[in-house]
Amino acid sequence: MSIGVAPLPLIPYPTSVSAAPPVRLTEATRVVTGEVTRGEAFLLAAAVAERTGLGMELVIGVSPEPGDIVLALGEGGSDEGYSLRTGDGVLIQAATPRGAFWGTQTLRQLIARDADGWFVRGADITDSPRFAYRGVMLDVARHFFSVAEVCRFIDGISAYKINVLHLHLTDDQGWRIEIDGWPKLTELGGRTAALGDEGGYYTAEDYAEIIAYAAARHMTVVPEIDTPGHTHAITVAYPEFTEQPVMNEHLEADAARLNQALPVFGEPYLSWGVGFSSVKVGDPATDAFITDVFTQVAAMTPGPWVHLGGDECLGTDPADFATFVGMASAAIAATGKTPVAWHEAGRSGALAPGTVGQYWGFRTPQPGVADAARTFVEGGGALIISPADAAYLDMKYDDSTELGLAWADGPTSVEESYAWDPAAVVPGVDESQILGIEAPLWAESIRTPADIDYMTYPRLPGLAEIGWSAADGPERTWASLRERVAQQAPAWQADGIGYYRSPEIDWPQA
Ligand code: TNX
Repeated sequence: MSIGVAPLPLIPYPTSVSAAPPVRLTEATRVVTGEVTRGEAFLLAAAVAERTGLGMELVIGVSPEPGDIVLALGEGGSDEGYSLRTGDGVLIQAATPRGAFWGTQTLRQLIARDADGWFVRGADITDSPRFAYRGVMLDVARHFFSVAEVCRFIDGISAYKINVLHLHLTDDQGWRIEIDGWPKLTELGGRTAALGDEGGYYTAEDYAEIIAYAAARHMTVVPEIDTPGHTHAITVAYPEFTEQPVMNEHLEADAARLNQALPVFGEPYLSWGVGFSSVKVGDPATDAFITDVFTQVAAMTPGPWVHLGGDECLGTDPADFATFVGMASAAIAATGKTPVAWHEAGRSGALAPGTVGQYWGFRTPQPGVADAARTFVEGGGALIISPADAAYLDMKYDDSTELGLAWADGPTSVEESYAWDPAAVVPGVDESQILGIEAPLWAESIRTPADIDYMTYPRLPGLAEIGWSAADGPERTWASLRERVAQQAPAWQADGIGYYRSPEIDWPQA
């Protein structure tokens, strides 16, 4: 990259990019592919047609002609890698449909318009990801989002090659997934949401629909049933499985500051406090219930991971906490899935071997936090890195942001959210022990799809780049990201994504 030449508006920036001629898009432009990548080609043709208004005919199994956009599978290359070359049309090649799909997402970012109409910017690209796990978490427990709203969110994040959607399905304020034999979980526990907003839940069919929509975009769903704390919604439905709430200083201070109510056993909890609820530990009926829930959730989930939560269990005695996460992780492992837990569970020393830890400490770990995280690696598992002071999409951007929270050394500017490297966060853990990264969007204050957009964009693209692009890539600088983020605005506008026009970025005229 020579000084002064603007980078292509690609996020995440590819492994290698060189110049090639641009390609004009016209009514004659076709998308041509084979049977195996029909789905990927269909999504591409539909997206380009929607953006440009051109017809974008899809043809399967014919010889390409000059000017066509071609998706081809070939030998060699990594699972998610692809190449893209413009010239006499556009050729995307990959070893797998998944790689081809990421190639189509790159192509979409190359579409631009000039006085003569739509075209694809010229580029000769080879690309593959740094990490296999590039996740976003959506908290549908504090506020519920419908299947259609979640699918729209999947579309938006998938543009940045995010391949995992972690759904935080249960918390104190609501239970969002139907479980056979336990109807009150959704009937009573699912009725409410934070701030007294309307609740909701996914039937098994709804959940399957989200999974299928994600799968068509090569995205894996990771369900989280947060336990043994964050379980007040169980209290509302089946109080026999839970303990009385245990107050803590933070909870009481937050309730006073925000003028919100404290938890009451058996009554819905609509406030933002954490750390007061706990299921009963060592109680056979409760263990059977929890095991049934995890077994059913695992059976509904084709992906390899099931998340058991384990965060902020201030209301659970440490010995009980260890007993519980040992039991829950074993129940998940018995289904053939890999358990995932927030990093605190590492301290228990009781997790099933191979359990994956999700680190949510700061970029510079607070005392003891790195040790808890390292225990997952020592137990044969791996880590997902989600530094709360950089990767949390619910942190305010600056002091004037109305939505969101600030507890994680916030506010978190767009620049700050991009200033970290996953391999440099937990000392003593090397790159091969890191599954990848995740950007969680907690939803205490996030009530609508517009709120989701506002907190997700423009920080997500930079976070996605941290998960995909090499740490030492030539465009891995704030100066470059800033320019490339600005160039996402037309596509966001076209897709109706209400991004935050951060003053850190020189946006094009709206
Ligand atoms: C901490 S991070 C939580 C959540 C909150 C979030 C708000 C983590 C594992 N737990 O319960 O929603 O902070 O930012």
